[in-house]
Amino acid sequence: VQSSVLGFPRIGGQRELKKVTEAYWGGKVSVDDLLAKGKELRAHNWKLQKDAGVDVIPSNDFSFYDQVLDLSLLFNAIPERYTKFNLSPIDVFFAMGRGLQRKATESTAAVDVTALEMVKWFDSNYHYVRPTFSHSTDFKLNTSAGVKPVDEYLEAKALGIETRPVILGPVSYLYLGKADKDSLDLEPISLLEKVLPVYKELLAKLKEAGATEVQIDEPVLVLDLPEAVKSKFQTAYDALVGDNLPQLILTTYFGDVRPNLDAIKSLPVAGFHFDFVRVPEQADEVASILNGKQTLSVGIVDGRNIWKTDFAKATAFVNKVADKVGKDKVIVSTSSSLLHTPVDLDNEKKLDPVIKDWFSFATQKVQEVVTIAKNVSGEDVSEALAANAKSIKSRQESSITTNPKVQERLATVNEALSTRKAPFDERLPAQQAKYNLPLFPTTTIGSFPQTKDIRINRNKFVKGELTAQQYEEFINKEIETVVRFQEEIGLDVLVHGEPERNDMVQYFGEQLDGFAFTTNGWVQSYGSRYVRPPVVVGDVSRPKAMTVKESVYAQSITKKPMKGMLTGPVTCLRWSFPRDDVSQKVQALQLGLALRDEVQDLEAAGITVIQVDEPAIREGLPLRAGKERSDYLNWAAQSFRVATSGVENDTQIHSHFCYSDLDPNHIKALDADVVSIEFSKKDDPNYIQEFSNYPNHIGLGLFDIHSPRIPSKEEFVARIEEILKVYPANKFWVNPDCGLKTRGWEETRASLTNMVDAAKHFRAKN
Ligand code: THG
Ligand code: ZN
Repeated sequence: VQSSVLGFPRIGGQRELKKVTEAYWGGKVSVDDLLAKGKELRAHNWKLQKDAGVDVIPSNDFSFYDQVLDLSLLFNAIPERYTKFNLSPIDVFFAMGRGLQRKATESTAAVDVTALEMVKWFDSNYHYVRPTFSHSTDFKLNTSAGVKPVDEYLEAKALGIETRPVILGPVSYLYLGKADKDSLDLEPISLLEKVLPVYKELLAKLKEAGATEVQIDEPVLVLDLPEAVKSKFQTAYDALVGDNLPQLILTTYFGDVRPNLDAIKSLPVAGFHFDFVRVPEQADEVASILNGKQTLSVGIVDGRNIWKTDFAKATAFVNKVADKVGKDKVIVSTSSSLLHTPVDLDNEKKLDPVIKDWFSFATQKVQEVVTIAKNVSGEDVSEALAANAKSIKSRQESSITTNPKVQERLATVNEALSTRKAPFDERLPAQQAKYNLPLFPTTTIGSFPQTKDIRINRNKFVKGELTAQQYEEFINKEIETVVRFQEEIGLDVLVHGEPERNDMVQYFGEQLDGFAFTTNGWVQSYGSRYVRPPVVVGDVSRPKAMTVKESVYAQSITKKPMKGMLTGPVTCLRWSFPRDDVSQKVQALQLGLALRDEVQDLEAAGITVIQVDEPAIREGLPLRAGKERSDYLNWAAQSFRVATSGVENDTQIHSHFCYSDLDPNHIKALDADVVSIEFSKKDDPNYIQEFSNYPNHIGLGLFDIHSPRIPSKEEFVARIEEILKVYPANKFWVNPDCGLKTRGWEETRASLTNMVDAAKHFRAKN
């Protein structure tokens, strides 16, 4: 029985990819340096897998930004606004990913272009760059930067390593895309006929280079698909067979394919891959579509979490599948790409060894796949099995994971504990009386630029080179700078800027009991931005106040209202690696209770505008409609309300959401007084319309904080005018899309000043 890996993290064990790409953007290294580093990372990852004994090793899982964006460049799905500046192919690629604003020089013209939309990759914390099509999209193989899948296949071959290229399939590629603003009537899936010949050409080139098999990903098969899309699989894959083409392994992950089995059961592919970590129950049904010759890749090592695989259980599962389809047809695999897991557990030097023994990162998971495959094949892996059984048992029997007090308190959660004292209509006048804010109140989402200076001082503090008092003085100075700046440009509801925080989730994880955290467990979030998800290892509680000190200091130096800033229970959970031994509902409610205490401590300390961010609430929504989804919506909203409902009527609860298409009904259930949502890239007028019925107050984000681009006051005015055509002025807040931590001060100052000036323009008019 063979082993396979669907994709390996490309960031490097020491974030080498981030360092080199950011150096390239900053003009510090050449394009050749950039490309050389990419090559080095790929070689390292292939060798690592080869040495571990993996039979089927992926290629084209590397990307300098995003693998979906790679495909858009290769297929020439490049909106005209990116091609008119004469940029090099890689700069076009980065401009599509992150936007580009560059002043004219003697030899080059000025460049000013925003990024394409970035959206969550299914229910993960990875973001892809949404393919954006128009009537004039001219699909063809754009070889200006080579033919990446072929080049990387050959690169591995030159190292003596045979690989299986990974490509996102045509139906998913189109369905995950959208129409550009000049072509809103365009249904992306209608472009299938145009894109198929390009797929065919690419596949032929791969075959010519020697690739006999290609992993073709169709993850949209785990979604509820319209009939019109389902029927396209047959069309697409019928077109992609031929003697001059490699065999295809149709690959799905993150969910249940059963409702779409009809669409794929007759496809002329050489095999299928399914995620049996997420949905083991689908095994029998999906196995029954095999035609006797097709292989079945069994995703049994979790690509989305860090817990050690239970070898005994996994082996039994694979054996059961093998009984049904034949041992010679089975391949042991990761459930999805390992992109979503940190690179190497060996880089963790500070983890409690007891807990560390329960974990497995990408490098370890590669080994797991191999060991399980050997075990199924009947090879002797008894030593590995014994060690694994010991780790699994240690976790099951550990007392670290349970806290009876937390469990007792959880049993007290009921409707009363999750409902505010009065409905919004009654809270609103109390809040208006207290804060007396102008029309079009302005605010920001929370974070201000995380400067080099901040990072340096935080590192010094972590290393013990600064005393707690020195560090606090430094932080207070930063807070003061941010407060004075906001006063100076005339913002209405201030924030303290969060200089004391690394990542919004990591920061809370580090302060809560029941969490473990890593020193080097980075996972790519988007482009060159990575996160270090903490791990929920046991029952969660708050030993002491987490944010009160900084918020109180910030409020003490200004008369304007200071917003307290917390990360909500669902987001804390979603952006951590959750436990797999209790339900997510239990984990979210425990977090809700811990945050409830923090909210009440803030209120008692005089911080009475409190924002509890839930950007991850949408991505947690189960991918398919049904009971699981309505259950999720209930407990997700309830855990937010557990956190926020213990306050007085005149305490104003804010919340914030970003990077997904939201449903106003889901947000309504949180009963926050004010919500801010990422909005600047939403061009669909229906989406604005949907929000016009939202009952409470709302800030529709006015500029993209992922881009260094500075919108002018006129641009803000035009955008607000557009929104006010459908949206009531008296409910409207003025704010950016999201926090500003990744921006520089210069852009931040300029953008926010223009934004506030635009708000003043409308105040004068109303
Ligand atoms: N935290 C976590 N997940 C997230 C976000 C977050 N997912 C969605 C969205 N926000 C993604 N955005 C970002 C924005 C910035 C960074 C990461 C994800 C970021 N990372 C630093 C970097 O890579 O340089 C490292 C952060 C650190 O020092 O800890 O800036 O905000 N969990
Ligand atoms: Zn945000």
